[in-house]
Amino acid sequence: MGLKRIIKKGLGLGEMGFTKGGGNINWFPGHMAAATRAIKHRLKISDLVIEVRDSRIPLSSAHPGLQPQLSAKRRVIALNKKDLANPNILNKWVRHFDSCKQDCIAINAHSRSSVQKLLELVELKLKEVISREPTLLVMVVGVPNVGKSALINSIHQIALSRFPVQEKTKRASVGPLPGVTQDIAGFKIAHRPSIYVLDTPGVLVPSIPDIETGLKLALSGSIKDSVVGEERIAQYLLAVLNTRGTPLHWRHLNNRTEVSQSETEIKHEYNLKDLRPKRRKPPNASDVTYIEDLVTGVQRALHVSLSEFDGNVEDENDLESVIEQQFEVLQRALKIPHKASEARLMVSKKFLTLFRTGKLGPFILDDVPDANSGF
Ligand SMILES: Nc1nc2c(ncn2[C@@H]2O[C@H](COP(=O)(O)OP(=O)(O)O)[C@@H](O)[C@H]2O)c(=O)[nH]1
Ligand SMILES: [Mg+2]
Repeated sequence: MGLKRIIKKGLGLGEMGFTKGGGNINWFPGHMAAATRAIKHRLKISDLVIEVRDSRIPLSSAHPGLQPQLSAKRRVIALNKKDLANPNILNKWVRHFDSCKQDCIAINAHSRSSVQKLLELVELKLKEVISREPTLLVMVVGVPNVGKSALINSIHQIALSRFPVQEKTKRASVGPLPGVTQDIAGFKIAHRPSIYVLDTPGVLVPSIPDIETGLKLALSGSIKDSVVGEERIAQYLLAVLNTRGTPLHWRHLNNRTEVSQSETEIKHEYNLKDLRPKRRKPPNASDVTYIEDLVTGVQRALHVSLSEFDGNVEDENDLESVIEQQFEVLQRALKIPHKASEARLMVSKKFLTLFRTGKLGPFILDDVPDANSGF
């Protein structure tokens, strides 16, 4: 398949230091290895783990190295950022986890009602098994940027509204193991038994068994752009869009994307401000129009370039050449000055921002596995 080959050929990621056996990466900082040891320890004393994953990459955002420990635990997988994922495919993913007898729920960490549903599931899972323990601990883990902090913040808000006397600074002094006194801070979310959610998430080292997983993690923001390079990530995104034929569906678009109420509440790391021309004024209606026009322009340009292309996107050379053309039409659509010395990098950055903020539509990059192939 063209996509697979272009990933290997055109987008070789030598700097990422993949080893032949896969999985072993040499670029991650030593503190992350130490953090992994600390997580394993906290996992031991937790009664349930919420493994946060990115809904756009339900599989690639897992941490294969820690799966044995995680699956041995009472675990709920929270597929976060569901607002950025294609809802139909996300349903299939949820059904896939169900069929593997793995508890799973799609959430938006910024939405209180969504996080409340997750907590209901957590309480159900804990109470059906343990009702005599006085104190139960819940831990949140996940690779970078999947929304662990956002989730813990929402849990904190919910905890405060359920148990208002809870002081911010109060430590949940829990010593779940005899002889172990630990200063673990948590938010109380339930009583009888008392359930605490630890206030510090476990950050798992993103694990990169193959190049495409690395690109997906980079595209979703779990690996810093500088590790892979914006241009490569943008090339990969174009390769995915073209092989799926996505731009062909962008023909009948009307100019205005509807912005739902919940979408406007969402804060993005990849700030849409970056797309606008520099100015001091706060965003206003004309800024919104500016971005919508930009999106329409980008989608039109990609639609035209792909539908007029007479090559075969399954062929790696053809795919590369349509991507090269698209970089050029994108430069115009994104209003990047012709002579900008770093035009390609600017095109890549802006294009990635549009994708990451959901402006190009919802996506899921991982394919739902066949039944019985695990997770
Ligand atoms: N669209 C969307 N963005 C989210 C969601 N949850 C978190 N984010 C954003 O994702 C980025 C990373 O979130 P953060 O909580 O810092 O991730 P962490 O590294 O796992 O702690 C931030 O810009 C968040 O605002 C979500 O459900 N939907
Ligand atoms: Mg965080």
